[in-house]
Order: sequence, then structure tokens, then C-alpha cells
Amino acid sequence: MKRILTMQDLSCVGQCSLTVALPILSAHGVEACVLPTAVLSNHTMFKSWSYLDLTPEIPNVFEHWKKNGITFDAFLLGYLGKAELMDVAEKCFDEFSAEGAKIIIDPVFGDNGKLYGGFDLEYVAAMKKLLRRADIILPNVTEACFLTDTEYRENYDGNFIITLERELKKITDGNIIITGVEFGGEISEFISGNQRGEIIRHELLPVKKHGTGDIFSSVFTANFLSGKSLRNSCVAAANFVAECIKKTNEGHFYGVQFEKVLKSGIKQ
Ligand code: PXL
Repeated sequence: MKRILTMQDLSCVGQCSLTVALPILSAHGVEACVLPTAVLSNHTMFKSWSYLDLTPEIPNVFEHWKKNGITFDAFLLGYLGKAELMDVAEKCFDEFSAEGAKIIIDPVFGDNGKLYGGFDLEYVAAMKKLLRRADIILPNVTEACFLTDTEYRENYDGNFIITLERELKKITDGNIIITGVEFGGEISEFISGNQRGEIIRHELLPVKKHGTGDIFSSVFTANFLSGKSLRNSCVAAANFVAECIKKTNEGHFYGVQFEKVLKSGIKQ
């Protein structure tokens, strides 16, 4: 069984980051270990939140992982929240990678043309540096624009995505998957390739929901680590997210009820 370390915040309420990564990775049959970077009362799309930074504790965690000879077959990084954590992440890769370990990074700092609250260009620059280390990156269109100093466009076409791909290739040698590409009434993931990139089209649902990026990265990672191709891992992740959106009760404002989709996969 693959052992994966996921490094992101623990939002006590909010169906995002660790509270989705843990159950989803486990249910897909990979061993999920965590490096919580902060504890928040709830995610930052609520009106207010508390924030306990756990960065000072991380050296102690590393010390004991080292003593206990712990290593990981893969790393999945999501919302980190602080530029300082990029160096911590690099140290983590250096010290705790099993042979052939894969690094999967969803840069998580913005959407709809804007940075999330609390993020700035210094964070983007630090993330850009960290992405050099990645085997796979999963930016959305907004994040791809910020990472490449490209002006965000509300309306774009395939050529715009190809330009983003070309610029992202200057940042990382890893595989590039641009998520949530929306044009011509369709939504897709764009997978960068040696020649022409590949487009994975799927159903465009009329609602945007919080936390779906974290669900996508978790399902994608679990499938990829289980030996599926980039393409099939993307298809599995996109289908899973679409199911979650469809099954979420109207009025459930802060996330999607992915639990219903996980549960339906378990024979009772
Ligand atoms: O889903 C990304 C995410 C994760 N964690 C926290 C967030 C967000 C997005 O806003 O606020 C704390």
C-alpha cells in the first residue's frame, strides 16, 4: 500500500483541505498521513475564523519521523497559507522521500481571477519556486495566470490555455494539469503533453462550490498512486467532483457533501 503525506491546513469545519483529503485518500486504499500546517475554526470563506499556526511544531515532528525512519511514497500539497512553509515543504521532500516518491502540488491561492484573502505576490513567487520540485502540478486558470504573470481573462479560448501551458513549462519540468478550464459551454482539465496537450472534457454544472479543488486533487492523487494514467486519474477526479456537486443539498453553502459519494461506494 502506498503511503502518502498530505500537507495542508486543518479547517475544523468546512469540507476542505485535510478533512476531505484524509477520508478520500483512505477510502481509495492509500495510507494517508498528515502534516497539518495550521488549525482553523473553519475555512476562510466564512465571515470570520480563528487560526493557529503549527509551523513552529513542524521541526519536532520531523525530528521524530527521522528517528523512526519514516518515509513517504508521495506528497500531496494543498493550501499552505504562508510563504515560509515552502522551505519546510522542500525540507520534507529532501528528508522523507521513499525511493521514486512523487510530489503532487495543487498551488491553491486563488480563483476567479483573484488571490484568496491573506495571499500576496510574495506567496505566489515562493510557490513558483516550490513547483520546480513537483512531478505534477494542478493549478486552476487563475493560479496559472498568477504563476506566469499572465493577465487573467474571464473569457478565453484554447490558445490562451496553450500560452499558459508554455509559460508553466518554464517553471517546472513536472506534468502540468490545468484544472477547471471553461469555455464554449464546457469544462475540462488540460493535460500538458510532449506535443499537443490533451483536453479531458466533462459536464459543466451550473454551480461553483467551495472545496471541490481539494476533492479533485485527493481523488486524482489516490488514482494516480494506484497506477492509473494522468488521463484516467483526471477523469476519475472530475467525475467524482461532479457527483459530489449533484448530491449536495441546496443551501449547503460552504462545501460539497462528498461523504454521500464516498458512502455510495461502500457496500453495506
Ligand atoms: O479549499 C481551499 C482552502 C483550504 N483551506 C482553507 C481555505 C481554502 C480556500 O479558501 O480557506 C483554510
